[in-house]
Amino acid sequence: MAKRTSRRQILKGGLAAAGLGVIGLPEWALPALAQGETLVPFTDVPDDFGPAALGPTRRVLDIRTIDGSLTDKNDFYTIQHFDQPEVAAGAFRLKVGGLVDRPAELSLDDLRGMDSRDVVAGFECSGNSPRMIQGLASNGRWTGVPLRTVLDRVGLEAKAREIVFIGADHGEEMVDFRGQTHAVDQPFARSMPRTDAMTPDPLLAYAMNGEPLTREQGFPLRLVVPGWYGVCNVKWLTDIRAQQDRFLGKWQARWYRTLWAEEIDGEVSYHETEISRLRVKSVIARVTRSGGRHTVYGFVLHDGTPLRSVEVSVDGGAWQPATLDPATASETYSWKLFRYDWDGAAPGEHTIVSRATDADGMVQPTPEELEFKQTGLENHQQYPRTVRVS
Ligand SMILES: Nc1nc2c(c(=O)[nH]1)N[C@H]1C(S)=C(S)[C@@H](COP(=O)(O)O)O[C@H]1N2
Ligand SMILES: [Mo]
Repeated sequence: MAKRTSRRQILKGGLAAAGLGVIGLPEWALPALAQGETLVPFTDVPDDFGPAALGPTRRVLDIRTIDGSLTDKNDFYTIQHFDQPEVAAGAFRLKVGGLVDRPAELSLDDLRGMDSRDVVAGFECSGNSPRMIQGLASNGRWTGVPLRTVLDRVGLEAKAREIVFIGADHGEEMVDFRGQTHAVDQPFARSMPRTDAMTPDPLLAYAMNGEPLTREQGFPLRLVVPGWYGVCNVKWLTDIRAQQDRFLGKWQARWYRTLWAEEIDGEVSYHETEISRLRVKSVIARVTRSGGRHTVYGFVLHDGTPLRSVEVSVDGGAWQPATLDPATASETYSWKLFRYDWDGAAPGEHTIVSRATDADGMVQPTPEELEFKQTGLENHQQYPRTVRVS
């Protein structure tokens, strides 16, 4: 369990108290189509969309096919920047060094022998977008050793402030310095502040959904930071290094950042941030029809802050409350599946959109509210979809 929060606590504390309906049908979560049930087609799916749209080593999840809370390993979306290294399990060692008292090299057996933990965590690539019908997102049950256990074991020195995670994959990168570029070989690497790394949640994961990681998911070991964007979950993890200074590698400081714009008193001001915690986002994934009844299904991704509401609006009408699937709602970092019973759907084309709000009052923004955002990551704006009802 990601946090020691029981479903009852969540119901009491977050959802129910705030009026977000949670229903208790046993087979709730986006069941495979029942007899007599048909799909209502989306009319906004790009012609070139498909599971192989990104090439042979990347994979997009067709969110219309989501049929349960966990994503199958063969459907889980896949992204990486270099190749997919083949790491031999027997020879594998996780090296933990830098500003630590007792540097360590841990084999897979060493890690499997330590106390493990399960965390259901859903995440998306920060480059997820309508072009991919938001399919650079998935949800898994991860098993591994809490990062904190390993950091405690090696003992962080007092001056260690940044923890760097390094993958086995690498390639030549151009590093720009004041107009001059230097071509150097670099691994994929990301970092976290010590304070985030030492929270109970980040996991050194060796399994997903009860099975060893597949090669494309980072076999044999990856970092999973529940509630953070996909890029933080370093695959093929081989090195952890503690250091005093900020880590400024390409994938941390340059390639993954957002240039935001805010309009204050008619003046637009800009600021840049790095990619870390998931911004609350909901997506409509499927619409079904059974007899005369229409149902809208979707999912929410967020940083683990309890949700206050998920709502659906049809053809620009008032926001109507959607219902959360209790199984996913009880897991802090899982994606949350929702449904909305769409009464009175008339034949013709319709625009439907969803909106999620968390308990801190973060409301999923409209596309207009992000109009001045200059970069294409963290596309968490509302995602209107068009469907044809016959
Ligand atoms: N070693 C390594 N880890 C990586 C990457 C990478 O290129 N190399 N890509 C990151 C990005 S951008 C994403 S979105 C996620 C995707 O994880 P998945 O392929 O398991 O869905 O992996 C992250 N971890
Ligand atoms: Mo990503």
